[in-house]
Amino acid sequence: MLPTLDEEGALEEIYSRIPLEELKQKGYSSRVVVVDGGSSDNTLSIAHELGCEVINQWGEGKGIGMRQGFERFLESGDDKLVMLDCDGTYHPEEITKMVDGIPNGGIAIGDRLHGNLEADAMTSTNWIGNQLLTWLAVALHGKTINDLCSGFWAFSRDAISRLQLNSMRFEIEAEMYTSCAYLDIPIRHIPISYSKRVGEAKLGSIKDGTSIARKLIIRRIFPTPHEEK
Ligand SMILES: Nc1nc2c(ncn2[C@@H]2O[C@H](COP(=O)(O)OP(=O)(O)OP(=O)(O)O)[C@@H](O)[C@H]2O)c(=O)[nH]1
Ligand SMILES: [Mg+2]
Repeated sequence: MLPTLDEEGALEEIYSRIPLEELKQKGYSSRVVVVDGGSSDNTLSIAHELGCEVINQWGEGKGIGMRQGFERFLESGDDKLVMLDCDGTYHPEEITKMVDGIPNGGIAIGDRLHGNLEADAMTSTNWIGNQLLTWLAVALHGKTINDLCSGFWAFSRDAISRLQLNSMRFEIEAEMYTSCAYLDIPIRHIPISYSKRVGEAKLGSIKDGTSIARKLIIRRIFPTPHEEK
């Protein structure tokens, strides 16, 4: 599952690097689903040309899009789902390693900080913000996580069916973590590579960092959303 908002510069290359053949050899039949948040560039036509399934999400925000992608996944009979940001920062070649790392009934989370974080890949503001938010997450919720804001996750079906989420934007990863902590969903950290983004960031470091912190605090008080999913 590739969440997109104006990612025409990255989508084609990402698609071409997805190890479909390697996954096939491991016995998986895979499909690529683009969840689009209303791109106004050529993202959608590229997705259709490549033969991806496209979900045109209603509403704005990565969180809303991912939750719709999860709903669609649960309606399908699929066993596993891999989500990676579609901005050229994550390495699709590592999908196989992520799938192999999914714990039973749990989730594998790509860990950029103990992996190969390229020198120019993350701004110092985002690095500090991620460290602070990861520390806050563990301080409030107790479950170990190495890289809270990672955009590369691999899920078992069971984990997706249990997650309880209502995030709209970039606080979705933090809420997936708190849901794992509350429901005792197993997490495994997989070291991954992280490169500089292609195209423009949609995340505002201060605004979105604040809403991630707010989400972590709210979920300490109210562990589940009022309205599920
Ligand atoms: N479906 C969907 N995807 C979105 C939306 N907003 C952003 N995205 C995608 O979510 C992914 C993460 O967005 P980024 O802007 O890279 O945010 P980030 O990775 O947290 O921040 P950077 O480190 O600055 O790149 C990218 O693939 C975006 O295209 C949205 O409203 N809907
Ligand atoms: Mg990004």
